[in-house]
Amino acid sequence: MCREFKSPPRYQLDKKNMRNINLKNKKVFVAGHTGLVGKSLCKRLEKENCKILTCTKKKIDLRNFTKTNNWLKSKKPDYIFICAARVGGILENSLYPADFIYDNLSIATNLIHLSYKHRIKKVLYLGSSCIYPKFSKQPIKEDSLLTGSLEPTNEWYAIAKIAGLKLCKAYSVQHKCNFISAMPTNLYGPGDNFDVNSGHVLPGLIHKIFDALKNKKKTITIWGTGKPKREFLFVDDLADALVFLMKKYNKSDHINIGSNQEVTIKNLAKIISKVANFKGKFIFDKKKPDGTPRKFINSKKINKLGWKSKTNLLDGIKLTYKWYLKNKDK
Ligand code: GFB
Repeated sequence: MCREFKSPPRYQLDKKNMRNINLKNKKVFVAGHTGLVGKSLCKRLEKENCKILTCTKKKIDLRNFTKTNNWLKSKKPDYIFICAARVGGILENSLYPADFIYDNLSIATNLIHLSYKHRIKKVLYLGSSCIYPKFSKQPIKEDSLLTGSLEPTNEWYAIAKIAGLKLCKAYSVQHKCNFISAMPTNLYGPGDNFDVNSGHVLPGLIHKIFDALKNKKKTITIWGTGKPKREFLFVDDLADALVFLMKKYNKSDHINIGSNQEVTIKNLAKIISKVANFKGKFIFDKKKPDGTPRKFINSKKINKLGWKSKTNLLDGIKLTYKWYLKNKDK
């Protein structure tokens, strides 16, 4: 039997919403407001005079479709930033692949589908530079996506993040939703996870160096060879970029957010040592993985739109170290 093709019902995107957005007095939901990015974003959004909506994980687990649906139905936000995610450093990603893929997929599918269902005016989904192939041509352009194999230590997280950005694209194509996605490079800053085993390299090294100073140890251990390079973006710069994109960027193609500040892991350890006044030596634990050798992203697209990161790496590390000294016991 031949079925007649019917085009799906169209999400009528209000043309006004495609112009630059003014967030003043609008209801803006920051999903993941307790995380590194969410905290900084809430602070940045205060300047926009909008009504910031948040919900704790205890109250609404965003992996739960029904609870998330009911919450969105009652709160009716105008705009959503999806910063909620299970995140972690290289070791945590390798140890908990099921948690990383399941949690991140559930959060993305629930929030993106429900944003469509509840006619959210615009959604910004936050991904990661680990979506790109392990051996991408550097600096990595947005169109490198799905051109090669992923880095095995974070492929579960990467697959979930790729699915998230593709969900945004699919709902934009089929339903004309204004759902955009941004891919930041490695982040750091006050409020990061400083736990050595579950966190990323920069807070991990701050913790180790502080610990060595406190216990008068003469060495710290750096995982891997110290040769991989990473580009680091200060979290307050990212928050500023997210608000910029929410207000100005209306394309369904994902966009990179980088700092153009790349450093080897060994040199990163040297910078942190200088900031903390640690004069000891580094031991390289080569049994630990290096991960991807380099992931320097091409940020020309966002730079051309008029946004650039402001905080240089040394200043950002000084601010982060200061925050750590003040808050480490909390
Ligand atoms: O930041 P990181 O954990 O994650 O590690 P990725 C970066 C590099 O630093 C790796 C080395 O080569 C690590 O082996 N490293 C050295 C250390 N010492 C340490 C240490 O004490 N702690 C940590 N954590 N690393 C993550 C992904 O990859 O990047 C995530 O796993 C996410 O999914 C994030 O995408 C942005 O940069 O390798």
